[in-house]
Amino acid sequence: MNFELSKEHKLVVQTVREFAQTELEPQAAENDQNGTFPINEYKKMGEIGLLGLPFSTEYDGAGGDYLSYILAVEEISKVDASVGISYSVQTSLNMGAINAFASEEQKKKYLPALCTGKHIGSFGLTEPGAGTDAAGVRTVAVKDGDKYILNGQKCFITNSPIADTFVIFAMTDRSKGTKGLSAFIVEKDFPGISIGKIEDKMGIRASQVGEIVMEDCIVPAENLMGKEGKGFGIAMKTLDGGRIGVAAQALGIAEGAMEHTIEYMKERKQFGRPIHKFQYLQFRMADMKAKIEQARYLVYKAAMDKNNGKSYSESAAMAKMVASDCAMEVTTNCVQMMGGYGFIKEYPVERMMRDSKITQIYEGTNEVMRMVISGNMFR
Ligand code: COS
Repeated sequence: MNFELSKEHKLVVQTVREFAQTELEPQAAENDQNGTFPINEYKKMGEIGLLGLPFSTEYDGAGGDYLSYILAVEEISKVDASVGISYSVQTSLNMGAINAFASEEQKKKYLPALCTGKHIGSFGLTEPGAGTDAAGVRTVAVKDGDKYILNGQKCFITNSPIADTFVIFAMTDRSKGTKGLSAFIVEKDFPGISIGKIEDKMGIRASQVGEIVMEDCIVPAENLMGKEGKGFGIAMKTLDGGRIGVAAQALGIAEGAMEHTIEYMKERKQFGRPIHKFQYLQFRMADMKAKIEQARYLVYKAAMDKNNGKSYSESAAMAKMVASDCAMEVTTNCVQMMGGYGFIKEYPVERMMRDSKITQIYEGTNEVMRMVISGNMFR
């Protein structure tokens, strides 16, 4: 067992940290305030190989491993969790599904533009009536010769307002329940697809999240991904990988908030001394550090399970559950320890506290994570 990152992994961390601090951090607060997404900087992440980090060079990826990519999500999320989730949704969910389940032809057609940031990717599973109950999808796909006609609506879809390429889940046979769901690759210019309401959110306000509306949307039959009826398995397996991304995002948020709080505690004086000299605050910081380390090991372990071709459904669920709870607790503590300064927008910890909340909810609530973990225990 080796708890040290390799030289290559350390280089990824250093490179992404520099990128995040110079390109993303200076505008993170303003983008949060205005709900605007730093699309040029995001596309640069494709140009420097981050979006395609874990994919083969054959598809213009960087040929790295899953841990490298997870470290990159963590570093980005330390300064801007909105970019962190856009990145995770594109790489883990959209490209993750295409890379694992699409045909060679589909991969060659779609992955290079996504890896290099020319195209933005999105993943459409959730619907107004199908959140935790992912099999409750009502969007239908009806085969008509050499095409499918899709009708339905997706909601809360990250990246949808800015995406070029969607992975969309639709029922090809509703009578079969989970076995009637199928996955399609849908381009934004296919007839009949449009973006509905764009959400105004509590946190991760810079990420673009909206509805997808499909009205007689025409999708070539060759854009079916895998076989008809295999969509539920594709969605679940892909979400397992996505949950490691969300866990890394949460870990990054917690670390970012702790770093800012340490700096503040060195500067801020009360009763004639810097507040880090007070034992109660020191102990709170020690507890937070230990919780972050605990989350880190679970996140890296889940990434390594995926790297090593082991089953990672349970380790991903544990990583997401622990890291997201850690982010919520740490950021709430950081706001409290910084007092009034934690509550105002001059310091980023209030944003980080708002950003944390969603990590306990999306890509499977932490209650679903408990279902996955306990389901494995009693199988
Ligand atoms: N990987 C591969 N296959 C999986 C899987 C996984 N992680 N989880 C379930 N499956 C398969 C099962 O093996 C089963 O296949 P068979 O019917 O061939 O045996 C099938 O899917 C149905 O499994 P199960 O009965 O466990 O599904 P449920 O409907 O009970 O769903 C939960 C279980 C709640 C865990 C699932 O619906 C879930 O994860 N929901 C949350 C969805 C989510 O994350 N939504 C947010 C999306 S944000 S993009």
